[in-house]
Amino acid sequence: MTEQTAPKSPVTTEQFTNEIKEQLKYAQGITVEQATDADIYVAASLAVRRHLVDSWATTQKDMVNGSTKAVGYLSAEFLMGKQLRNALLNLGMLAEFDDAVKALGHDPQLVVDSEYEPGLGNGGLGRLAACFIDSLASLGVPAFGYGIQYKYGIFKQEFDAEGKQVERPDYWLANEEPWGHIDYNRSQKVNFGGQVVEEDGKKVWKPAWSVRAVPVDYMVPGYKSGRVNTLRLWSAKSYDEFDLLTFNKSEYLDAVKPQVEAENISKILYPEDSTPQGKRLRLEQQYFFVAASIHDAIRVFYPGQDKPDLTTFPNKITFQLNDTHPVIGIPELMRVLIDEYGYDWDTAWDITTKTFNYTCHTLLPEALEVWPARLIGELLPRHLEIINEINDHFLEELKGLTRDKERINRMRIVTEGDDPQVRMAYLATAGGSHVNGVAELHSQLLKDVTLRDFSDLFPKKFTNVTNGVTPRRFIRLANPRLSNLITEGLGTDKWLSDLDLLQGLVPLADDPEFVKKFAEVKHANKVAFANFAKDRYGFEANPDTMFNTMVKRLHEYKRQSLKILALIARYAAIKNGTINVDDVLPRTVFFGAKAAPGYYMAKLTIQLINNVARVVNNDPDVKGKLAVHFPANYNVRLAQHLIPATELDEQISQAGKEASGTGNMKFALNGALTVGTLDGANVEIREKVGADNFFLFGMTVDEVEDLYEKGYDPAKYYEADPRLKMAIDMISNGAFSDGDRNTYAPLVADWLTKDYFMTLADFTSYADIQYEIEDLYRDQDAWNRKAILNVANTGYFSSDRSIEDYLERIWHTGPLA
Ligand code: B1H
Repeated sequence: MTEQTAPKSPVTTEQFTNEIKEQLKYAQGITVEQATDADIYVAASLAVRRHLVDSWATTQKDMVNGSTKAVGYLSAEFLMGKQLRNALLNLGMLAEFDDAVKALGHDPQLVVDSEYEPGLGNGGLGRLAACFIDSLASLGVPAFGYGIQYKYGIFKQEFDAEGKQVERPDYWLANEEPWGHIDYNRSQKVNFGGQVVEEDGKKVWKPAWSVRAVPVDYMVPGYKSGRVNTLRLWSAKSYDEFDLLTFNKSEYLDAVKPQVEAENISKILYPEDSTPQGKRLRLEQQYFFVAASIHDAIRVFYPGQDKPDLTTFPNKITFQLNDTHPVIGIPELMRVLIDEYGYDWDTAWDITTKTFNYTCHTLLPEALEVWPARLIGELLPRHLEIINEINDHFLEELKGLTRDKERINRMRIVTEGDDPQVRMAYLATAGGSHVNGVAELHSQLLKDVTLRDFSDLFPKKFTNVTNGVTPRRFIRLANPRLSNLITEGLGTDKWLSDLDLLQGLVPLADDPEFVKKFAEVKHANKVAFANFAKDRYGFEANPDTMFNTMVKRLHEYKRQSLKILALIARYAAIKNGTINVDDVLPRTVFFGAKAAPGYYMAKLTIQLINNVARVVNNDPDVKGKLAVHFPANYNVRLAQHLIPATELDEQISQAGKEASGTGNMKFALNGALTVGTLDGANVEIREKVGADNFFLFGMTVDEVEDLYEKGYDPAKYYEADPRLKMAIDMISNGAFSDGDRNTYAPLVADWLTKDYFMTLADFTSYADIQYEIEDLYRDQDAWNRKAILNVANTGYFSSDRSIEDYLERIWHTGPLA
């Protein structure tokens, strides 16, 4: 008998059918006969929402009236993915939904597919925020996600006839969006520009224009906790009483312009992952959502109070800064406390530093945001004053801690010179209680390298919280077959809220019956993905080949080029007979990746992958042995389909560059083996699953450092490995550009002369480990055994565990009583 602890549906199929009909009739004015799949989707979503409302209201009430500190997760990105099935899972209504929709004459899958995926994030950082608010709700911790309801999410990727990436606007709000609840009565005014003047010895900010921040609330249901938290995304609206602040002599149109432009603030998500653009509009976005959120928290926790005692603020809510994007919140809270509520500097600083904590997600220097003081001064003159004052106080404090003047100078929050810059990571480190990295290795490198001076002087501030992913979306919803097998194997479904229970599968890796069932699940997932791919993208994938996947943003440090070079080398070896065709293990390689629209090398790499796919897939010499597919527009939905079907996952970044990675966790939990470097969370995954069950290759962080120091000459590696030389020569000679030798010249030139991320240096060990991978794959039982051990030993990477670590190490709060 298996123990079923999943939530029980609050309705019967019949009741839910009637509820859908009611929504159709009264909310949409549509008859059942007229209803399309999209209409049913809206009706069902509205009906589902009604089942969450009571828990949502009690959660808020208990939060405000109780004494449990809440968490405010401040993030410029929440990459939520589709909502309907997640809500159904949490309510225990998956089966009732399917049956009700069928009773109404529709296909449940098509209804679910009608939901347009909200793409309000770039990649791992945004998806992490979404997993975290899921886990907070599931653990019953009172929390707000605070962010921006961008009108346009991450661009839709298409490929043109030459295989180049084309970006299309993602107008996700073009159709009815049933999940967001817009609340005009709880809007906040956010000011910009103008001057600071002195009145009665007090600093007074006279802003030039203002924007209305209107909250759009999304319910965040917990799994089995009975709690429903809030994701509050701010949308910018203009005030029609346009310029009453400063409209005196100036031209009418000039005075109106800022108000007309106000709504631009929440119009578009910046599509850069890892390399922020220092654009004015981006700073406006950051201040917009952070200022609105801080005022909102004061409104929520001190209802109806004119003169609240804000010294208690850090007991009401703790704000987590998701990277540097919301760090302007630190001077904003200072300003609110001092200018609006009259606290002195020291009291305000005490409250502020107790309220904020900062998560760093990168090691790339170019990803650490730095804003020109001049720009901050133009948009937020009072904040610039406060930042300068924080800097002064901080330098004073440092003088008490060290005599090393150079060190003190290196730690300046505001740099010196004609064009001073504000280093947001430093401001966050100085202005919060804790700083954490997102994997053990990353946190160590933060302490040793990126924030070394800070960790030397404030060692207690630094901690680690390794990332995690939600098992509800990425196992249960994405992979129902595996979920059922896990539940059968463990005799309970409790693992969905206690992922360490997966450990119980370890002995089953030696049970031939279980191994067989696991193999059947994986194969069924491959068949399902092949059908989905045929239907959605029009390509044929053979489920009887190894499914090998590399999906993530396109970035040089992630080294998609290493994968494509090895693939070309393999292709060449088959063609020229270096390897016997009969010895080749048939493989299908899947890529998924968006490149930032302005990132030239990344876009060229996309073009190369598409053209390698075109050539390889049309070459009869390798037919049945090697195929390459690059479905466009990789997103959460595609991840949910592809990850469960994957057998070999690629995590091949240069050591010391990927802060954590979260795809690596999703793949291991779904029974893929990883080929990877010792980077980010790969290190911990390998520790958990065991070195025998992980394909490790490539240089370590120390070896990378040594090689930089010695002087790195990529051409040497090109000459040394004939496979690599062959691959690069084929590209140079136009094998993937119809004979044109210029198309990929910039890539080739970079590899041979710079190759900053040392793709060539790691090529040989990467190409060599493929033999080991293929030998193991030929022994399907041995492979599946290792795959099961990956599932069994990666329960640690649940985002529930991450949140528990945050609660214990940083937030010092817990579930609502
Ligand atoms: C990560 C970003 C990021 N790190 C700037 N940094 C952005 C930086 O819009 N911007 O300007 C957007 C995103 N994203 C990723 O965070 C890391 O590269 C991953 O290794 C990590 O797993 C993920 C979550 O911690």
